[in-house]
Amino acid sequence: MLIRKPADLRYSDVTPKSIYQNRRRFLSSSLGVAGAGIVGAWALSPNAFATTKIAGTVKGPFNTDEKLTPKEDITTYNNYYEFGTGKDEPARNAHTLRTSPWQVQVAGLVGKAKTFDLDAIMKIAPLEERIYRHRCVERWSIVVPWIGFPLAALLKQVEPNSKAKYVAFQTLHDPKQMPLGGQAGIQLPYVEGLRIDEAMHPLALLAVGLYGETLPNQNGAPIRLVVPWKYGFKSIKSIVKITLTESMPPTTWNITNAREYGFYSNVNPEVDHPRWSQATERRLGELFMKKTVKFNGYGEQVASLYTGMDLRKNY
Ligand SMILES: Nc1nc2c(c(=O)[nH]1)N[C@H]1C(S)=C(S)[C@@H](COP(=O)(O)O)O[C@H]1N2
Ligand SMILES: [Mo]
Repeated sequence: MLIRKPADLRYSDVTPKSIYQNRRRFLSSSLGVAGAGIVGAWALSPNAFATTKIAGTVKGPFNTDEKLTPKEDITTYNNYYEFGTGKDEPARNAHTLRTSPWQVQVAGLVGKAKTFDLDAIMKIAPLEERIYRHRCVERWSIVVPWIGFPLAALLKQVEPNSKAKYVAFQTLHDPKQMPLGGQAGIQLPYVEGLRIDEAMHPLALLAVGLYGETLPNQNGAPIRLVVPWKYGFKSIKSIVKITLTESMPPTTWNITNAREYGFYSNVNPEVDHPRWSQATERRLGELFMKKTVKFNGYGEQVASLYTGMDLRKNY
């Protein structure tokens, strides 16, 4: 597959943010498509930097000391099919997503169903910075300094009952805000799920920011899941609904192609995708492929969740 390397010289690196934003606005309005073609894809990203600082985060556990992927790469090379299937499209198109006001409804097999607005979400637990690897099923990977809190902290507030075996997640779906969604080739809203013990695992994160600021829309603002030991498609963006269920919930890529994408989808170099090997991956910005590690390197933390399961199978 094609990996695009963003241009080396960046206006944002050498220019104060406010000037950069005004200049970008000027460029995109006065030069239009032709101008944007000259200056690079960033000029077409009206929302890529419309974020605000998050102060007072604490250092979280499980941080990798691997080199961070540059912010510009993390925010311009995306999968967010509701805003287009090209890697550069979400950064150009996701400005139409309205992230405020925002509510996350948490319901199902719980003692205390609850709807959280964003202010309430930000207060569920202390916000932590967590530097995680992210490995897409398409074989690219990144290292991201997320800001967020354990999914378990939110789940505990709603008190799942003893029948709750799975957690289902749903992305916002509004064709007005996501006009390209109809061409994505997947059924919307985007849905995902975890087994409840996976959801309660301390590695499972609800992210509200990256690189010290709120999430850019293209990365799943205002709140998205991060499950670093699974292929990236499990990390569902812009969540509006979380439901505790008794049976395994449907998941978007499994609905789309059950032969190629299972429910568990743990990163596993020994189980090839039907159309490509999963033994190696390309870290964005690096030239050479590197070996993929089982559970994306988080086996010490999560392997015990799967004892007795045949991991050679594409669950
Ligand atoms: N709603 C929604 N969530 C989504 C996707 C999507 O298309 N729609 N793509 C998934 C895939 S395949 C990956 S690899 C990650 C990409 O996250 P990033 O763009 O922040 O790197 O988001 C996941 N979450
Ligand atoms: Mo992905």
